[in-house]
Amino acid sequence: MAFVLFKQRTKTIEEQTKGGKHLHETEPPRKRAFLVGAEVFTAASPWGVEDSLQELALLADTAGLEVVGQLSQKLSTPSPKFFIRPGKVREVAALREELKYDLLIFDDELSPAQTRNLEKELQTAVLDRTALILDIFAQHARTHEGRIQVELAQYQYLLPRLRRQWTHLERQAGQGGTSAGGVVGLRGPGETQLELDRRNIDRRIAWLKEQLEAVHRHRELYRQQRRESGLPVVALVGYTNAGKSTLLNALTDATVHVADQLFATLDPTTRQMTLPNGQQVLLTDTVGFIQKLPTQLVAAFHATLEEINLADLLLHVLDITHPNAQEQTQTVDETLKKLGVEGKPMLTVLNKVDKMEPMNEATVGNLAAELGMPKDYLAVSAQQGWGLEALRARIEASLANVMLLIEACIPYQKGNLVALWHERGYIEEEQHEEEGTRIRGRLPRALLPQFAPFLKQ
Ligand SMILES: Nc1nc2c(ncn2[C@@H]2O[C@H](COP(=O)(O)OP(=O)(O)OP(=O)(O)O)[C@@H](O)[C@H]2O)c(=O)[nH]1
Ligand SMILES: [Mg+2]
Repeated sequence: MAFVLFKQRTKTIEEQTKGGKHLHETEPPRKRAFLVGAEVFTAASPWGVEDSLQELALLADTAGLEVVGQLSQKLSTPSPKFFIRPGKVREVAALREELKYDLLIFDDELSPAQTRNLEKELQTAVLDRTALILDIFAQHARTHEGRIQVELAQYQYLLPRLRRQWTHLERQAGQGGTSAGGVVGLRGPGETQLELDRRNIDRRIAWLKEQLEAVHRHRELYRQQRRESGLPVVALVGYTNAGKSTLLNALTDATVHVADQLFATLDPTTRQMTLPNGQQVLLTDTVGFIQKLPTQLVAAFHATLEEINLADLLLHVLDITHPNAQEQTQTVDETLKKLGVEGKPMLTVLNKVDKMEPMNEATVGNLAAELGMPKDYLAVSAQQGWGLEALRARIEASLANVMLLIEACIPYQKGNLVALWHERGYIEEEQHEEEGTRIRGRLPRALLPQFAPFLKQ
């Protein structure tokens, strides 16, 4: 069986207004998933295979699947044919009767050939972590931009797989596609896409890219307005489920969706926040990170992730009570490095301290030290509203450190400096005078040397 697309879960208005309980009762039984992990010696990941599989189980649950079992294998390198060794494949096959699984989910990205070989050998649908994450993103994207980004990522993931399985998929489409019994795969593009030919998919990708560009032009305008507003931007970053949205809601008047789920919020939300000195800043909540974040998603969510690049200060929100807090921190650091935002000013916010026992400064301090956290961390409970005043004060102090209020008169032949100020700083006042452009505003401290010759006292 080739991997099959999830039928898009659409609810009628009537269904949507009914209570969750009723909906639950009328939903079909959940598909049964069996998880397969591998400990690959050559992979330099801090994550152990058991922890990674536990996270995969949460992802499967978020996607609406029931996990019925799992196994893992130690490998020096993955096998090109099945990823795992043939003996393990037989072990998985032998469990079928007992566990009655409907699909297998691999914790690592499989090549199109590996997926095809496994499906042929085991006669069951095979998915990988990437497809599962794409599926969750498709379920959770709310905005036009978010949906386009996910659909693009899905097609980019699908295309190499469709190419090789074309005749098979055509046959399947001819039989009526996935229908209600469709197994997991990619929710979003929908089953009708199976009937499109490859050229149509290429065309769809081109169209999605065009759409995305239009949205980005709009976003750029909005960003420009924001820059002109002169307000510093603080971005919340962190592992998925760390409590970023809860913190945004607690610090501002936002009402962003919060859930004990992976990737509950994908679309960026920005709200104004007041610091103790009365200064206004913008606080942005963005998509969370996860280990093995699919490359297609990083590329497609480039614009969303760019919010992080444009921020003046990052707040790294970490669930200090999570058993994998250390691995999560490493993943966040690596992801920030990949996004090219290494070295940006960052405050570490240890969240959910209300769950610690006993909850006091010493226990938090010991755990923070054990996990190798920076000494100047802030401990908070976004949910209980603890530690938020101290956090606001620290944001204020950090911003004062990174942005300086200055006045300069820049000669007209140095127009590039004026452009740089517009791009990286905030302008409060700009006047054209005889000797040059006089500007009063804020600039990142790091840029100060370039402006030093033109500063006014
Ligand atoms: N006990 C406790 N739970 C918290 C705290 N902050 C957040 N949570 C819970 O943690 C879960 C995740 O919170 P979110 O704010 O949705 O996390 P997020 O980082 O935005 O997650 P994604 O959007 O999924 O990446 C929710 O169930 C929250 O209620 C806290 O301070 N204490
Ligand atoms: Mg969130």
